[in-house]
Amino acid sequence: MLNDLDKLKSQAIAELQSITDANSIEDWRVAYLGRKGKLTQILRGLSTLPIEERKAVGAAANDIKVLLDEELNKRHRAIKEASLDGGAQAIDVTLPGRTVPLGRLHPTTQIIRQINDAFTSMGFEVVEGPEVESDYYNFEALNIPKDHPARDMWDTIWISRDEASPTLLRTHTSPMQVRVMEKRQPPVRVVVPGRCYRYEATDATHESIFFQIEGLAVDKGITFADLKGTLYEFAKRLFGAERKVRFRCDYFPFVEPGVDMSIDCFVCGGKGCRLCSNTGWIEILGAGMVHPNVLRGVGYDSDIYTGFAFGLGVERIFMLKHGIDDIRLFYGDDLRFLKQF
Ligand code: FA5
Repeated sequence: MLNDLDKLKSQAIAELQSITDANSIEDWRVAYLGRKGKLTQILRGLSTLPIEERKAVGAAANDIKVLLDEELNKRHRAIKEASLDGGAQAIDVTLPGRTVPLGRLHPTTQIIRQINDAFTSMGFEVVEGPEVESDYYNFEALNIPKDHPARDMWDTIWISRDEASPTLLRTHTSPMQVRVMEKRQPPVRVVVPGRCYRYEATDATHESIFFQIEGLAVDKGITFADLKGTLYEFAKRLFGAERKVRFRCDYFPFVEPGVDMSIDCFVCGGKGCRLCSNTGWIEILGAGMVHPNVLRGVGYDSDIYTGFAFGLGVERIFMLKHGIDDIRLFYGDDLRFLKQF
């Protein structure tokens, strides 16, 4: 047995000396010192030997293991040094380093942060809510009962049509108005950024998945003047004082009165073009005074408290700011577009 060990040692060292690359060195380690390696097998088989032989063979095998480990490390170092000095696998340390590609914030994230900043500096708090929403919060609690025609404007992807708990991908961030009011007492001032989903054909200004930011302020004595003042201030901060803003009457079942707010088209300067559907204006948000039914639904006294709410299209704000004429560029994954911002 001791003779066999001696042969194994000589053979292992001879093989190791002839190795010149790191891969073969690893093969050698596995063959001799690995879990099923030749020397490991001998050490494992010690228990089957008579006691006297076991002691002698065990001591010799351990010495060989220590020796082979040392030789392995030496060979490793020698191969590494040779590759730095020249030779087939030489490393050219003068080569320029590989650049690590740096990511950046997506335009949607950038504009959400800017809009959040504009509103938080006016005293609003940022909160977030679920994208998978119940029919109750997306519609019912917002004064849109079953069979209400307004549901047609907001068709979406249904997760479950189950009568007991119909669930959908939210069509707007407005459900968060109700969720926030259920949890808090006035004064309430929040903005809610988040992804929305709609079952609709895409075009230059419509996507089926897009972002909105909801705003809600409820307190004693809040009037329509507060709504206009806040949204004018927001438009001024984001687009500059010279931008034209237009409010028009609009209908949303959860506000009364309701409006939409538009900004003059940056492409045609208000003359009319493809982007603004020849109107000269681009709608960026819907807004209004929170409907008394919604306030009563969350247990607020609508004779004491009033409030305003708005919901704006995030990508459209970015488009207006940077002169982008097609919303589909946002999620087209074209780096030539994304790298510009
Ligand atoms: C709503 O979603 C209402 N929840 C807004 C609201 C909130 C009104 C609070 C009153 C009070 P509307 O469907 O108009 O309204 O959408 C609001 C904004 O989201 C639009 O002005 C537009 O800027 C943006 N938007 C709507 N649909 C799309 C779409 N398919 N793609 C991109 N942006 C869209």
